[in-house]
Amino acid sequence: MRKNRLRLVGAAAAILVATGIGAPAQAQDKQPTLADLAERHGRYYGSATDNPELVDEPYKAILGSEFDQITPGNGMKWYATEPEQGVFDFSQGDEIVNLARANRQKVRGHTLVWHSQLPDWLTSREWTAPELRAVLKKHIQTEVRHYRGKVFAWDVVNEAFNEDGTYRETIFYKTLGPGYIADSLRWARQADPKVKLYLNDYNIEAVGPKSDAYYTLAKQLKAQRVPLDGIGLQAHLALQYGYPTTLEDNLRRFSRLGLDTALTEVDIRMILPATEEKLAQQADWYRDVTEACLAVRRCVGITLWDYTDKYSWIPAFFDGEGAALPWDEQLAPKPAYFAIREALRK
Ligand code: 9MR
Repeated sequence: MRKNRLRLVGAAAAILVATGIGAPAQAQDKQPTLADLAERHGRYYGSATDNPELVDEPYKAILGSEFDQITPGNGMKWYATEPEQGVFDFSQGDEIVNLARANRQKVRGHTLVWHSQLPDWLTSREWTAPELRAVLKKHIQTEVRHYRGKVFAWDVVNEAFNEDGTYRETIFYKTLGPGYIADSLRWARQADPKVKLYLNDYNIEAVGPKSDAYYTLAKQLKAQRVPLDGIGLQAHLALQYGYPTTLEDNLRRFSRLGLDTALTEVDIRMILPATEEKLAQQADWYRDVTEACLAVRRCVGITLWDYTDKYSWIPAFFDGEGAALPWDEQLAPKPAYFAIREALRK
């Protein structure tokens, strides 16, 4: 550990070493957590979590100790927060925020505008453009105001593009046109001048038509002075589809636009059964993903889409696939966990 510390350069490292000297002996003997290791690079290392899981004490213990950032997997989505029009319920999101506060973790807000997990009252009728604009504005601003000072970033619009880079034909796009994205960002900014505002999507890790669409949009938004701070790359990867080798270049091109990036929902699934070979390959990918983020200064942090296979969304969505996370179903660390540590120790 000391050797690694010495390898670090700069003022931040000096401060870490200095505070280490003053810390109690016990704390020094303890293995640094993923969060500790990430912090040395000025990054966070986080996990998604979900309200039903919070009764699982062993699960909660690792969630609270290993990570310095959490994201609610579902609790801040529209169906949960505005179940009836104009009637807001922040109880699930608040539970996550309170947990984070108890563990001194940061929270990413997820998500304000998305075509999925919308309440029935919103999807079961037709809206005129002025009606839907008002509904959208109120939803965004009420939620952002509620969590002002409690979340450091928002996924304002989630999954706005198709694989070929065309706009996804969501209720918002169809009724309001592509301008709903800029409007959503502006409304969010009005409600919280400080929070970081992100667009977030999957399959945009590599350079390609979908990430190009974000690049083009981000450039336009910047030129129009629309408040946009970052791009969230979900990074739901799958061994059978190959590694996104242009990830680092892709992160870098967004940096050059003056944007932060974050890996927001990382998991690396495989076709089951999970063999030793596949778990080793998965570990390599986790290492590579971590190194890619560390290589680009404005990649601010990494969030796993929950940390254990016990609570992964994968088996329910992809038949015969799973084992996507660095901890197994018994909450034991897998090779991927040690590979992440190695990458963060460099
Ligand atoms: O983890 C979430 C899972 O519990 C939900 O059932 C699912 C519904 O679509 O959403 C999951 O989270 C998604 C996230 O909000 C956006 N990116 C894709 C994630 C996986 O579906």
